[in-house]
Amino acid sequence: LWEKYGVGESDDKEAIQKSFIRHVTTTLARSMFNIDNFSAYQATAHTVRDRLIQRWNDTQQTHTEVDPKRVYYLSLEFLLGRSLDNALLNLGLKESCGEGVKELGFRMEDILDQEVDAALGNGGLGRLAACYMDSLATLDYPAWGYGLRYTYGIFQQRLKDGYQVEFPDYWLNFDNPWEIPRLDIVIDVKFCGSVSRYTDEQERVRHVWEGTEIVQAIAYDVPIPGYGTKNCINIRLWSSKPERQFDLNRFNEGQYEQAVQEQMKAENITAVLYPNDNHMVGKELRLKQQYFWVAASLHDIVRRFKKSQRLWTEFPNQVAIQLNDTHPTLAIVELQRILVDLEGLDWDDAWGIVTRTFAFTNHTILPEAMERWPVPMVSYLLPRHMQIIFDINLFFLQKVEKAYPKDRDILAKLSIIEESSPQFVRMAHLAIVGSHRVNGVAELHSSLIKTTIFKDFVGFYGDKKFENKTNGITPRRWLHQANPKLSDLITETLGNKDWLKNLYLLKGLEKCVNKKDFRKRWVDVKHSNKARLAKYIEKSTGIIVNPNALFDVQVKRIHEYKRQFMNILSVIHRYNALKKMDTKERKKSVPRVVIFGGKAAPGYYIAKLVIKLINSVAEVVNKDISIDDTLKVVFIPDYNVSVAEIIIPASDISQHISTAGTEASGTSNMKFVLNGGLILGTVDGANIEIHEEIGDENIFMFGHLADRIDDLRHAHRYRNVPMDPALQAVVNDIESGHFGDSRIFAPLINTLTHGKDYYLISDDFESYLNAQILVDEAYKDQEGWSKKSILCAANMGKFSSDRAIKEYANQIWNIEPVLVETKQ
Ligand code: 26W
Repeated sequence: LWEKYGVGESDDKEAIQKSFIRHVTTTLARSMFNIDNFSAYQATAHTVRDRLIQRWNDTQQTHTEVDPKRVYYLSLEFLLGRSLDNALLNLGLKESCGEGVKELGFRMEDILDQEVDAALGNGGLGRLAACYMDSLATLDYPAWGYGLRYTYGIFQQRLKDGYQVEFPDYWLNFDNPWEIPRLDIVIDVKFCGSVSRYTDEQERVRHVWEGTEIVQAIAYDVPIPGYGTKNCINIRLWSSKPERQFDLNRFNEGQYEQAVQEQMKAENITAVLYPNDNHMVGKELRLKQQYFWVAASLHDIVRRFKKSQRLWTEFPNQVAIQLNDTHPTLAIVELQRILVDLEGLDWDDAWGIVTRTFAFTNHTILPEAMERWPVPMVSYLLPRHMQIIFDINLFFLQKVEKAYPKDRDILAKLSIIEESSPQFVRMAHLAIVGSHRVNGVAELHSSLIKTTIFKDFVGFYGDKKFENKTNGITPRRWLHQANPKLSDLITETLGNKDWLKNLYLLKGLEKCVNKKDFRKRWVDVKHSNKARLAKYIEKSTGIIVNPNALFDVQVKRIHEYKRQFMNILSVIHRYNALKKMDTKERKKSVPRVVIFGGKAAPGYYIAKLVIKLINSVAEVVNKDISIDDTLKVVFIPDYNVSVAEIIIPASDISQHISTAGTEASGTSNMKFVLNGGLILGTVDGANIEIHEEIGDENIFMFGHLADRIDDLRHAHRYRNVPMDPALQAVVNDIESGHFGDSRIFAPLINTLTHGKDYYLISDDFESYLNAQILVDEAYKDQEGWSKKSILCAANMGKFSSDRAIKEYANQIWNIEPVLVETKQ
């Protein structure tokens, strides 16, 4: 059919140009003689979209025919960033499309720059979901993502007087070519109401949830193309709509505002992404988001399963559901409800199916990030679910009691319900009890969850249920796309592009480390990336930096545990040292540009003060001509995926300096090293495994180890430990007003004093400064540094998200790749 009617789109330059012109004239209703870069972007995007959709159709059709076991990745966040360049590269259209638009008078670079980021995530967890979707598609797995289509993504950050100010991210302002609205896929989601009981013909007690409010979920599909394969998977994002347009009675009575109120209430549910990273805020609307998303997704999954008319016992052989942190934990309860209340299965049979279906990933052990919901709130919004949670807990605790007949404390420790007033539902406990597998995201983190937060569960279940899946990143976006020059050099050196699908092949670069010519080309690429970043810095901040200086980068969400505060304190230390030097001495020192970026949660006062301090220090340092340009400090505003793509390839060294045991994994550490950047880091998260892969000589590690943290905190609380003297000098400097009104910073300084310093900045400060000295020394030896840089990238094979996804697929999901055929 496709051939007969000529619907199939081909990929050569002429076909692309034809599509482009057709979209300009019909889709955009414009003339080819009168289009700007934005219209050119839209036309290019639609041209690519047509081809994406072809693959998407082929993929879904193949999957329907083969009907394999599928994995569903439930994530409240997908931090995709831009899609055009990624789609061009993954589909192999970059060249034909680039030449095509060039002949029509456009520069691909300008076109790509028109796209707004899809920023439906906060940070690590959301970006991980995006990398995992890329790998699932590339490795030909039958996978779907499920999430929410927020009208507003993560806020945009601007700076005013050095303070963060937030602006709404209305990313759907123009049409979004990367989604397919499925206005026909509408699912009713219920809230509130009450539960009644009756006894059925077989004398079984049954429950009906009735009198509910209904909100509708509308599906929007986002195609995710694999690299070098026809497989194109789907992320289904739900958008909320009221069941009825508005209240006709009120409308007729002339109460127009009240008439649309219900509509507005329903649309609120998917209006905005909560901007808290690693911090639980118990807002009712957030709980509504979680249930709305989970209910719509499960309804969809169950509907798809039912099409094949298999027995319910087959469900876990056809469906694997991965819970990205505890945010989708209600899915466990919802599936149990569907099976028991709607499908009439016995409780135990249903529960067996549920637990064989779900697996749960934990991403943090910070106590303030643990999700707990008040029982009264859950009872009000989801009365039947609350009953089911109590029943799950009852049956679970009965087993616990059998296993520990003499231990009463264990029940309170393991209980899904926290017996406080009011009671709380502990979502992590529910997720563990309802899953067959629980994993952490790096070796240290996975062992810490077994010995700390989930220790008692390991005692009960044994440790087979708990495992590690070290995070990974996609080399397609984070090297091939973000660093095209390095990608070309690697491809030329290794002789082909196979490394993009098998990152272990980078090992082949090792033998080039002693070739002077190769090293020069490697260094030239880094230099040109630094020049590109310098331009961006000037454009976004007005600050001029020297691309020959050492670029020292810390970009990530601003959080006390990540210790950006320690970094800026060490910058003050460096500044004071530089000021004390005479000109000759200073000439010998390594010039540095210290680059920060990252958003603070809008309600996180201390994190916002850290941003202010960085900017206040930058203000003083950058205009001080007495230090001869040996130090510059930059805060790049509005850090996001697209900005990361410019920053990461340009770093000489990046900092991952969390207090040991607090950063579950980190993933940007992997991105920097893959791009030939060195790491200055603590013995935490994936830093440890990166160290293992690249060796002692190629990484700068410092600080106390995780097993010392409890003791050190104890000492701060109960013994009067004096502050590290170098740190004290820096604190005095801030308090003297050197960086503006010191009263502003008092609450920040206070976190270090009065028996606190919870993140142990004082304890690590000396070894941090020593590590900084080693960095400077190493950078003076440019040849040595270039060798380290090459060896770093060469040994990053393990950190491809392809490796991580294969481990999940083989060890948790039990799914196989399905080769997609072109359907015509
Ligand atoms: C309920 C509030 C809330 C919101 C988001 C709590 C926790 C989160 C996320 C789980 C925080 C997060 O993104 N964690 C990061 O996950 C990354 C991917 O595994 C890890 O690399 C980071 O170390 C971890 O901080």
